Amino acid sequence: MDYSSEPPHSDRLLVQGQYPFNAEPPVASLVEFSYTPEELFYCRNHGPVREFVEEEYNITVKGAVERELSISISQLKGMFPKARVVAALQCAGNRRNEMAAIKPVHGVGWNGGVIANCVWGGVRLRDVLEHAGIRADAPLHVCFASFATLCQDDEYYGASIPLEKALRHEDDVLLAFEMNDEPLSAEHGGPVRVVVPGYLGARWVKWLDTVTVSHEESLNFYQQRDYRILPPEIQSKEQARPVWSKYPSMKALPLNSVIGSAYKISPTRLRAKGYAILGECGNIVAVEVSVDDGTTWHPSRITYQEGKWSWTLWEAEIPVTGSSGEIWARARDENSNVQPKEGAWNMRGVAFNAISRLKW
Ligand SMILES: Nc1nc2c(c(=O)[nH]1)N[C@H]1C(S)=C(S)[C@@H](COP(=O)(O)O)O[C@H]1N2
Ligand SMILES: [Mo]
Repeated sequence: MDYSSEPPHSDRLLVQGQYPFNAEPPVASLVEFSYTPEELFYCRNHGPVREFVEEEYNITVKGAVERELSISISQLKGMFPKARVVAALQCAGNRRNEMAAIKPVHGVGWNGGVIANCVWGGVRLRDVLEHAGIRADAPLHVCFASFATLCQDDEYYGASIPLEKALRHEDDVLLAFEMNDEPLSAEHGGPVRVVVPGYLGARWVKWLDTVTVSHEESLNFYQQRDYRILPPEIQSKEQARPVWSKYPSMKALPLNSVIGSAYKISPTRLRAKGYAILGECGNIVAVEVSVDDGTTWHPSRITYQEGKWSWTLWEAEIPVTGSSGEIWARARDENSNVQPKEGAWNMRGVAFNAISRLKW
């Protein structure tokens, strides 16, 4: 047997669907980088990717504002201070295949690779909204829309976040035009996308063209009906239709961790690497691993963490006997929450966060 000091590596995305284009990297490769390089960045689309000419692109800001704005990209860059934020973007369907193994779900089959960690560059949404002036009749939401691109379930792609989140300086909500210090590519929403640190990817609207300050959440399909955790007794779209509105639209995703690779580095030692990601609040303080089905847990070494919104990378070396088996990992946050042993099933297969397992 070979004992390698390197994990298996591939920079090819696994294509889960061609039209629309949906693809994810192997997690073993993903966790080799703190900042996800473009070629390992997952693509999640509800419609075709479209390229725009930056010089002809405008964003409209309207709704419950004192002044409606129409801003070009060069005005956006010139009028507001530049902001840079490190934040992980994660699709609500991350690890869906594991949930589907419990019972089939509706949605694109994803492994654990629909996550990316990047430096996002742009301007603060809060600065733009302050420039437009929020009206005194106390609106509660900011809706984002991309009317310029088509999508599967509605006439445009849209989402919303609470106005409070958008206005809180420390929440770092951006209108981003850079990813890892490069201009944002068309695949990832260029010229401009929303960055909502701590929220599921569905709210990070790509090819953003309209911002509406509103008294209600976005009326778009993906805000009103999709991206909700339904109770387990709802098993079909027919059963879901009359009850969608009873369940809240998703914001944060749960505390999670995924093992990317586990490989022998000597006859008696196993090395494992992976990522962890915070839930609603509280950063990751530990990731523990087990090679005896959860009887004994070993601490891992945290190798990367940056600011409030990044993912956490970790690495562990554990003594092992025998030549095959399974390794488990669980993350713990500063409020002592840990991942559950079993993940709860829901029809859309979202927010799966059971203890992660990998055969080695
Ligand atoms: N306009 C638009 N924005 C969108 C989407 C989309 O289909 N259209 N998909 C959303 C979802 S579900 C996710 S997870 C992220 C994926 O971003 P990425 O393709 O850059 O990885 O974008 C979000 N923003
Ligand atoms: Mo997503």
